[in-house]
Amino acid sequence: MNKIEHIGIAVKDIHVSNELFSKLLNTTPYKMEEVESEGVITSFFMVGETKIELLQATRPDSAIAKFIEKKGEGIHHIAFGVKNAQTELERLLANGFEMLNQTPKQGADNKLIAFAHPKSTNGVLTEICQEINTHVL
Ligand code: CMX
Repeated sequence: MNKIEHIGIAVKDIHVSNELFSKLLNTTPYKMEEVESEGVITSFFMVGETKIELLQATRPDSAIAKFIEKKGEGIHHIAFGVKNAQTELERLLANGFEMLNQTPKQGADNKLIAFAHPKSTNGVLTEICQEINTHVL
């Protein structure tokens, strides 16, 4: 793992929270993106080399809707940047972590992602993410 790529924060209303975080961080979101497969709409702020990802649920069975119902708004996950998500996923599995994905999947912000269950990581939902290289050489 090479850096904290982003911190995901579950919010009820992404437009209200975009305003709030714009004031807090003194910068505006550089993108908003809906990830249909995850049932979320996201926005991203750049803070130095790390991003803040706000997540709002788009349907009641989304992980974000369930999280907010149980715990309220707040930090939902920490994502670590990795060079190769498949290799890192295998390393985590070999070390006994409970992975929620058997292979990396497409996530927001042009990433291949996989999650470790918070029960196996001291209560912190942990994501690994690999930048998808879109440059064709
Ligand atoms: N952080 C810490 N603990 C969490 C959590 C989170 N984000 N989400 C759930 N939990 C806890 C619950 O509070 C519960 O704890 P208790 O048993 O002590 O009450 C436990 O985990 C529940 O686990 P579960 O029954 O296995 O599963 P849930 O239906 O609550 O789902 C999880 C939890 C992590 C398996 C599910 O949210 C998941 O698969 N997440 C990965 C995908 C995801 O989060 N997508 C949204 C983000 C996508 C993006 O970044 O683009």
